[in-house]
Amino acid sequence: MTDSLNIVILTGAGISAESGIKTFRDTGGLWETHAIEDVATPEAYARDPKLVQHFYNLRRAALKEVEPNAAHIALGRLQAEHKGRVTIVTQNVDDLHERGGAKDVIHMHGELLSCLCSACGWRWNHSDDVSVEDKCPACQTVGGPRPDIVWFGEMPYEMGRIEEAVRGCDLFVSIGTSGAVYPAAGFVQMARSLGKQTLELNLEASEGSHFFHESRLGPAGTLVPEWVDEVLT
Ligand code: BV8
Repeated sequence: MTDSLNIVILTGAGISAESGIKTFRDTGGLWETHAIEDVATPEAYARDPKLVQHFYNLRRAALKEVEPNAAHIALGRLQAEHKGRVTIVTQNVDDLHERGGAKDVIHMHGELLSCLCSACGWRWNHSDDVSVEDKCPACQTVGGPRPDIVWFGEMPYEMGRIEEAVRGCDLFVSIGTSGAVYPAAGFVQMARSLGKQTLELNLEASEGSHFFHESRLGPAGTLVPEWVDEVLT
């Protein structure tokens, strides 16, 4: 029966933890050294663009040092081999899903390797540092380029496409997220209200665990390949 299920997978920082990318809310997580309001809001960027650019420059540079882990690779295999549709929606801004073989990943909170012009809205791939002296390649505005990241208070990307995918799925799976940030944390409730099967794979119980039919606790690098084997055999 599972061989043609349409599956929507929501991932969070936990799926990249075993690749060495810090999560947000675990001990030693990013928010312990940087208060959210200091670096991940439009107000913070207006107040201190150099600090915010530096915070994202560090994280963009760190991408070059890390590799996708077994969980990213297993999801790439699932997309390639499963007969039903597999839609990956990630809250992560790293490129490890793509480097693990996944296609058409929906980055609802943006991407470190993309740049956005706050003056004209132009978007382009960018893997180096961004500085407040940079000019937008489209409108030439100095200081236009900003991280293409959805900050708190900004509307996440592709919400219509995500909702359509949840409506059309049979199974909603959440991997490596604390369920602390909305609207992503609300997707499981949408899935439940539509009568979908729901599964959580997470290191520990999350704020939304009680919404899932099944919750498996453990590292994604172990749980995700095991689950993908189950679905594919
Ligand atoms: C918006 C980019 C409105 C930055 C991020 C109700 C409805 C709607 C909004 C709200 C609401 N209530 C409050 C809000 C506002 C706010 C919000 O949710 N605040 C929270 C703090 C209460 N939401 C917003 O502002 C959103 N925008 O609502 O806009 C709007 C409407 C109209 C018009 C305009 C606007 C925008 C939210 C996006 C913010 N940006 N990221 C950046 O990356 O630098 S969110 C940030 O947290 C991260 O991106 C991350 O994606 C996200 C969630 O964190 P997780 O990924 O879950 O990571 P976390 O560390 O929390 O947890 C890791 C988990 O992994 C843990 O559970 C751990 O146990 C597990 N784990 C660890 N290791 C492993 C593991 N699991 C498996 N294996 C392991 N090895």
